Amino acid sequence: MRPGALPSDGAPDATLALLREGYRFIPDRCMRLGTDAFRTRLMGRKAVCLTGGRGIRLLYGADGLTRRGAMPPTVLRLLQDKGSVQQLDGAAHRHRKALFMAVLVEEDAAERLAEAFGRVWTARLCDEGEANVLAEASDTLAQVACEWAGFDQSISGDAALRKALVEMSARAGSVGPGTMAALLRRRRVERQLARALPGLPEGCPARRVATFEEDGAPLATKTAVVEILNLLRPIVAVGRYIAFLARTLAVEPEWQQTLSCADRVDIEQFCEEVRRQSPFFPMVGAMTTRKVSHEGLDLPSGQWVLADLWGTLQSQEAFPLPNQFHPGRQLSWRHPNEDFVPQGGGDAATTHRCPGERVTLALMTAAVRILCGRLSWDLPEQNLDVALNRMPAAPESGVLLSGIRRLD
Ligand code: HEM
Ligand code: MYR
Repeated sequence: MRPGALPSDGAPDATLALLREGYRFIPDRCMRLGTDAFRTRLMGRKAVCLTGGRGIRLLYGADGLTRRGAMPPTVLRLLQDKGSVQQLDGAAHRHRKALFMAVLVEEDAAERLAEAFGRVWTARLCDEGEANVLAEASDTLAQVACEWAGFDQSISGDAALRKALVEMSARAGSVGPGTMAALLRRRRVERQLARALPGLPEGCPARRVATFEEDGAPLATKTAVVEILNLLRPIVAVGRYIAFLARTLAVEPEWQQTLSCADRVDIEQFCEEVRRQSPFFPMVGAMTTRKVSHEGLDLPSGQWVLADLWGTLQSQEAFPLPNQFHPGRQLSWRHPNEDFVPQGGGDAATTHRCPGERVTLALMTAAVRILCGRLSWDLPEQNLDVALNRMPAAPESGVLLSGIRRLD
């Protein structure tokens, strides 16, 4: 079926609807039209939107697609950026991706980051006695990520730089003056990191990136900085999942007791269900680079396609009673699966699936251990609603804790 034969959402241009509806944009239209694929027009361009396995298999399995030209320019600049691994295809992508897999998956990054985060965040929460989980987990992660990558106090201790790292993902899904300010702050951070590259210690992750060779030469400084930011920024973004898990502990407090004596496997099951339910990365885009036939779809060259991540995570068929928080679903980043796609699908080494899931789970597990075993806390009056029209979403209050005390 050619795109023209797909059901259409009927809108002359649906950009405003996307901004208004956020995470619900693709799944609600699919539900209304009784389909897993429809055509629409966004930012003046024709787009095919898909929810569920067919779309995930297309973006994380089919040949003839690229991520280049598939994201609005501000989203691209604030997140992966030009020249990044996400913009590469084929052999060049695999070569660069091997660097991320080595630094993030094969080595002890997850353990080191989780240990440092657990230590620094516990001390900070105890010192302050009260906290906004989203703000303070993110700021702590920014400090810990910079130190892990190999930067000294002049970078990790710079509060404005840490704030800029938080804003890169926080501002990526909106348009307006806040987004422009975040872009300017990002440029400043790029210059700071470029100046710090020559002084990096041997063997640290940032230096591994800076000395990584392609075609016999190290990456250009600009590209190295882009990829170092692709390590730092998303580690900081894990603060949002930590806010979501704190929200679950707040609205279903029985989990605090259950998890206080749970093992790693049970804590991970809890965290995986938090990742399934949390609205985070809404959808992923790609462009076809030639004609692509995929499971009944005949896409012309140059077709923009968007695959729904969040709606796919809420599918009734794949996840019975999807609105219920139920950690017994046996979900795991360790087993690639076309339905459980909070950070993309397919095989991380060979597709664009996120290489940061091991690190994400380790940091979330450290946060559970702190909030359920090491500290006791109270919940002041607050609004824990999650608005689905803001991308990325978060609990409205950020999750406020008060009366924080050490238990041991
Ligand atoms: C790719 C989400 C954490 C580094 C992706 C993709 C998604 C995603 C959906 C796929 C993009 C695509 O298919 O084009 C997330 C979310 C995170 C997170 C929601 C939670 C905070 C991390 C962490 C790291 C990381 C902790 C590294 C420290 C990357 C990189 C890519 C990527 C480098 C590009 C991979 C490629 O193109 O091959 N992420 N991620 N992410 N992520 Fe993550
Ligand atoms: C990261 O890479 O920093 C982690 C995840 C950040 C998620 C931010 C989501 C922003 C919304 C993107 C809209 C995409 C439209 C094609």
